[in-house]
Amino acid sequence: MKKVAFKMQLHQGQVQEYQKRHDELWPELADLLKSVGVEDYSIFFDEDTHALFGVLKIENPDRLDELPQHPVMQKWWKYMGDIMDANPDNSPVSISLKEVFYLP
Ligand code: RM4
Repeated sequence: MKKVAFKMQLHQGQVQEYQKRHDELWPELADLLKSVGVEDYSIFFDEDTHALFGVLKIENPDRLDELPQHPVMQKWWKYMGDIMDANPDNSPVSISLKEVFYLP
């Protein structure tokens, strides 16, 4: 099992809306994420910088490459694109983070 970590950027004043949308996460999106093997997925929020820090576990991280083409993922990213930094295709601007410490 691999651990994948990344950061995204929330717009100012949007944490309540971001939380609400994720509290109401579409079941079809949860199913999609699980179908490629995503497990134990958390997103943390940094109040100082409005950075979002995502961390998830997955057996084969290459399977994350299946997500951008999927209509449910595209619809979600379009929905989220008004409150976070997004690319022209609506996917979130996502910066991979390097693991520098691990305690099993
Ligand atoms: C985030 C972002 C990520 C997605 C999660 C569920 O706001 O859109 O790409 O994996 O939601």
